[in-house]
Amino acid sequence: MLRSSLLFVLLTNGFFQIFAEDGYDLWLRYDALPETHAFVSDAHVMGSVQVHGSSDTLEAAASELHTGLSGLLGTTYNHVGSPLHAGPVASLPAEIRDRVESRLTDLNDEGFLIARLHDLEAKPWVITGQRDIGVLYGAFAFLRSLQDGSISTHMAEPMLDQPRIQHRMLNHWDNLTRTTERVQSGQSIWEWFQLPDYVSPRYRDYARANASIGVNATVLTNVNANAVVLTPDFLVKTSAIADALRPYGIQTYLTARFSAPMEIGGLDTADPLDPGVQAWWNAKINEIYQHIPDFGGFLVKANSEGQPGPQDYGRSHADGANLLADALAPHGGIVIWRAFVYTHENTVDRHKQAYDEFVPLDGAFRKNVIIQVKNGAIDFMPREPFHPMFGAMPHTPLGLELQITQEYLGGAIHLAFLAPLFEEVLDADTYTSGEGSTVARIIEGAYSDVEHSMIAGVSNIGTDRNWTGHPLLQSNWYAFGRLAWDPGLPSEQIATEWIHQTFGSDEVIHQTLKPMLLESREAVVEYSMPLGLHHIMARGHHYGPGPWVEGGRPDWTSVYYHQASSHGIGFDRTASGSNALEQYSKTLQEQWSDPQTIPVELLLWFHHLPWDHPMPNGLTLWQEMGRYYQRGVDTVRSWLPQWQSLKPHIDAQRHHHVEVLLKRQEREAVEYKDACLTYFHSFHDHPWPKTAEPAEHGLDYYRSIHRHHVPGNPSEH
Ligand code: GCW
Repeated sequence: MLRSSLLFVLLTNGFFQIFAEDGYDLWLRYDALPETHAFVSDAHVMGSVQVHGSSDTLEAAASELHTGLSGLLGTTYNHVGSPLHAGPVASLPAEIRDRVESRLTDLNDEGFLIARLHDLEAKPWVITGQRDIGVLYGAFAFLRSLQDGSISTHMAEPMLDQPRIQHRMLNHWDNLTRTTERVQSGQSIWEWFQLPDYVSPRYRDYARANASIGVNATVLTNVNANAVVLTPDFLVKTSAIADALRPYGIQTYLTARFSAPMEIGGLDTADPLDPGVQAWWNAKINEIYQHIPDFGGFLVKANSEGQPGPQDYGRSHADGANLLADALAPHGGIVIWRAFVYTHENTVDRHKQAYDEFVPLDGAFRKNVIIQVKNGAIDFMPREPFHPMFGAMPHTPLGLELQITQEYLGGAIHLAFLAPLFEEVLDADTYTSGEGSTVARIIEGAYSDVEHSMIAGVSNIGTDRNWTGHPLLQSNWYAFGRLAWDPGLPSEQIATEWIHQTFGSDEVIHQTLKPMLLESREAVVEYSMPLGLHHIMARGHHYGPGPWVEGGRPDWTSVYYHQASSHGIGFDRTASGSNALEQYSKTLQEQWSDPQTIPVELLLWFHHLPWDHPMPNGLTLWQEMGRYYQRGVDTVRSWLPQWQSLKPHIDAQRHHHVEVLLKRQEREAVEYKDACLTYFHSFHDHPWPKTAEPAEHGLDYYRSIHRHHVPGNPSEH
C-alpha cells in the first residue's frame, strides 16, 4: 500500500530572481501575471499546495508549484483560496480520488489530469496521474497554462494529456574534455573533472527545464565516443549526474565506443561474435547497473565517419547492435543504433547508402534495439526531404534524430526557430502504408508491433549563462521537447507558449516576435540553400558559405552536392541519375520525378536543370535563384526595426543581445547570398539576376574569407 503524507511547501524562489534578465531562467521565469488575470484578481481562486505522497519527484513537483505560483500570482497565492492537491491518484484523499479516478484509466504512466472540483465546497484544484512523474508533468503543464491562458478558473472539464512518444531524448555531442562536437554556446555543461564530489546546481536546473517540456532521457556524451566514459572512475561520475536528473524523470544514457573491449578491456578484438567480447560487455553492463540501477542504455555510432564497428570484423550492424542489446536486456536497457552511415569508398550517392545498408536488416534486430534515423538522408541540412528509411522497416522501431544545435543553420548566431522544420518532417506523408502514413505515425509505431518509440534531438545546450548562446534559440530546446511529447503540436502554438513564458503576455511582443520566429527557418533556407540546394557550407566548422569547397573526400565537398556546371545545377536523383528517388513510395516517385510537379523547395535536391530552365512563374531557374536568395535576406532585414520597436517592452539585457545578433545575421545573410550567387554566376553567361541586389564584392573576396576558431569545430579540438 502506498504511504500517503502531506507536504506543506515552504520554499522560496529568491535565487531565480537575482539573475532575472540574463536568460538563465529559460522559460521558467514565472514573472508576475498581470493584475487583471483571473487567478490574480481573485484571491479565492488559488490557495496553498498540498502534496500527497512522498518521493523526490513529488518534492520536485511541490517545489516547482510553489516557485511558480509565488512568482506568477505574488501575494494572491495564499492560504485562503482553493487548495491545490497534487499527487498520484492512489495517494489522493478519497473524496478527490473518487471524482477523478475513472478519468485516468486510459492514461499512460506519464500522463496527467488537471481539474477543478466545483462540486466540493473548497472548489479544490487537483493535479494527478497514475505515477509521480505524471504529477510533475501536470505541475509544469498547470504553470504553463496559467501563463498562456489555456486554463480558466471555471474549467468544467479536466485537462488530460500524455506523451505520444516513449523515449524523448537529448543527445549531447559533448566530449569528456568538455569541448563539444557542434555546440556554440560554451563548453559542455558536464563538469567531469569536478565530479563526483561537486555536483553543479546547474544539473538540477537542466533537469527542471527538460521535465517542464517532457524530455525523459539524455545521452551525456558524444556519438564520436570515448571509451574512457565506461571506466570505473567515470561510471561513478555518471552516477552522480544520474542522481541529480532522476527526480525529474530523466534516464541517463551513454555512448558506447564499439572498440571499448580493446581500448579499456585489454582484449585483442571487438568482434561481436567473439565469446570473450560478449563476456566483456556482459560484465561491463552489469557493472554499470551497479552504479546506475536505472541506466537507460547505449547510443552507438558505428562504422561511420571513422568510428569503429562490427563491419571491421565482417559482421553486420545487426550483429553489433544485438551484442549490446543482449547484454542490456536483463536490466531493461536499450540500444539506440544510428543509421547515419556512409562512406566515400562507396561511390553510390550518399543519399542512398543508409537505406541500402539497413533496410535488408529489417527484422534482424533484437526487440530492445531502436534504429535512430536522421530527419533527412544527408545531414541536418536547412531543408531535406524526409529520410526514405521511414516506412521502409516495418519490423524495426525507428527513432527520429533531429538536430537542435544549428550546425548548418547559422550556429548560435542566426535566428532559426526550428519548430517548423521539425513539424515539416513529422507531418511528411511517406505514403508507405497508404495516404496519411506520416513520419510521426511511423515513429509512434502505428504500422508495426514494435515496443519502442523515440525522438532524439542533438542538444544546443552549453555553459553560456543563457544556455543556448542566442537568447531566442532557447525556443528550439523548448520546441524539441514539446514536439517529442506531442508530434502533432503546431509550431504556432509552440511559439505562443514559449513567448508567454519567456517574455510574458504583452500583446505587442507576441504580434512582433511570433511572425519573426515562424518565418525564420525559411529565411535561413532561402539565403543559404534555397530550392533544394544542400551541403554548400564552409569546410570544417560548417559556418557560412562554401559552395566552392572541393578536394578530399568527395562526399565532404560542396561541389559533389550542387553539381554546378556550365550546363546547369542540381543533383539528379531521378532514374536518369542516382535514382535515390526509388527509395521513396511510388506516389512520391511520380510526383517528385517531374520538375513540374515536385515541390519547388526540393527541386534541385532531385533534379539537375539548365540555368535557363523555365520556372512556373515565368522566371528562369537562375533568376528564381536570385529571387529566393534575396527574399531570405529581405526577411532578415525586416526583423531589425521590428525588434527595435520592442525596446520599451523587453528588458535591456536580452533586448540588446538579440539586437546585435540580428544585425550580424543580416550582414551574414547578405554574404551567403553574394558568395553563392557570384560563385554560381561564374559557370555561365546569363546576366546577374534582376531579382537580386548586386553583390558587394567579387568571388575572390568571398572565397578568401576565413573564419578562425569557430566554436563547435571538432577538427580544431
Ligand atoms: O556530419 C556530421 C557532423 C559531425 C557529426 C556527424 C554525426 C557527431 O558534422 O560532427 O559527428 O554528423 O551525426 O555523427
